Amino acid sequence: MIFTELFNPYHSKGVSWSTVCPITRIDSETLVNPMDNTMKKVYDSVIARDPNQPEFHQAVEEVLESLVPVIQAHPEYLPVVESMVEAERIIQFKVPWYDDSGKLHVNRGFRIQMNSAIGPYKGGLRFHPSVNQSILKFLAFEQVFKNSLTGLPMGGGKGGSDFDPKGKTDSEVMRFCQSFMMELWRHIGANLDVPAGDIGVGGREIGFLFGMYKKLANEFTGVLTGKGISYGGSLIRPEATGYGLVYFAREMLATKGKSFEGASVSISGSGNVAQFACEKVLDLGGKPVTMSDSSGFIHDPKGIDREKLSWIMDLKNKRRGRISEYAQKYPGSTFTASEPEPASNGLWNIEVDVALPCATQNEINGEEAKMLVKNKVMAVAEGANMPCTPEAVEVFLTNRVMFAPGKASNAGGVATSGLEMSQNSLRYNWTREEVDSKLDQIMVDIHKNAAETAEKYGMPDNYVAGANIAGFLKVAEAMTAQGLI
Ligand code: NDP
Ligand code: 2IT
Repeated sequence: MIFTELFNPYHSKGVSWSTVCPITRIDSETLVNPMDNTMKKVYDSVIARDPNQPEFHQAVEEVLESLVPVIQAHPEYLPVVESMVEAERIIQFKVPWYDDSGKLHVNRGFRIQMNSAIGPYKGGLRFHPSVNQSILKFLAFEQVFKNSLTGLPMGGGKGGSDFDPKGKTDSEVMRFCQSFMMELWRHIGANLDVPAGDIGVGGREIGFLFGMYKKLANEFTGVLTGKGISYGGSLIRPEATGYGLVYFAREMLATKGKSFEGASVSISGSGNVAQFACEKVLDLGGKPVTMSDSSGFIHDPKGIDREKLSWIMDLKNKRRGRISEYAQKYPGSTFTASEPEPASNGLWNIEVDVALPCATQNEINGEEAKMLVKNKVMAVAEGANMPCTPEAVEVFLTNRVMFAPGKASNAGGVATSGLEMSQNSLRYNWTREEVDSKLDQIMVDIHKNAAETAEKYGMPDNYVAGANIAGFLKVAEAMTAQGLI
């Protein structure tokens, strides 16, 4: 079977792709699911409207490629696709704040309210100097499909600021968060739009944001998730993205009779997602050997055990230090700076069974993906949003590496945010065990849904297509029922 037949929804019925889809360009050298003319028009209009948004284009392109067979089977859904690529509302505002020396700084704040067909807008806030509309629109777009896959009633949104929390004091971060919320509060609400954390926004920031919202709105509601346990947060929410990622990867490995037991695992990032992915890998008998931050990565061939992980958590969450300190603390481990870093010297050239990119977008390129393949990686599961470039994804698919796209494999975070919203509405708290078992079940269900949908559309084992199509169908049905307004 040629690779492109994997994308043929009718392959199992013995009908060749060229018969089903004669107008589609097929590149038999690659596994890129090609767009047909209809989807190409949608894609071209997205580029024409916002030519300077490469991250958004990248996220849209992948989804449109996946949806080709769906629109061929259901042409009535084409207007849905045309509508979904446009945000329902984009809010941009000024965030002035004073540092500890009394100097004024002016940042930009954003909230992208992408799609509310199946529930209130839901998605994180990112504070990072790179934040702009393109990055937030890609994240908000991904979030629509991800939230749909969770099975919970949540639409998609994302927001944030180009503010850099690194090197700022607690009081500076507090003043920034208060100024940010001074504008954002009028656009959000427990039944309207419920933000949460993402890069640079953790428990500390959510606390400051919630305090200011409560003051301005004069009400105590579940308007943010990721809150502290003492004021309406859910147990397991901090752990949820990392744990959920490993639950998903466990399911994926099990389809091939594999498991984490004894598996070596490379993890990138050392923030929220990376830390709890590392913890769950240890729970399942695996051996994490790397972690990173924006300054470089550490490699510990003996493995990052629980004691070392707890040291990393203290370093990152309390002392807010750099991962390079790990190599000084633990002899036998090495630190490699990220600049200048030839890929062959990089994190993804380390031989492992499973790779879990958990830092940021586009951190594994095609060349690095080839290194992982050369080193016989079994599975790659995205903890971050879009950490693998399209070229990297293609390398994994063509080489039969099990690959989990972020919108499926990192959905545990937002799913548990959904559980936090439910608990807030109920004015009730579930136990750790209750939330963890609901999270586990949601990840099992997402895996099953993505795998079965991929199979149904003739692309077995292609979780990218399965997740995109399954996430799309629920939203498409809801948008159509509501009159596409
Ligand atoms: P954190 O801020 O807690 O950690 C981010 C980690 O990634 C840090 O180690 C950071 O290093 C590193 N990093 C960030 N930007 C870059 C960069 N440009 N280059 C190299 N390293 C970088 O964020 P999270 O762990 O919450 O988020 C990580 C990823 O997971 C993101 O893609 C996010 O969108 C995604 N995600 C998060 C969810 C959540 O619930 N938090 C849910 C689902 C997905 P440094 O400290 O040096 O900047
Ligand atoms: O990308 C994501 O899914 C998140 N940052 C979590 C969003 C949320 O609302 O919990």
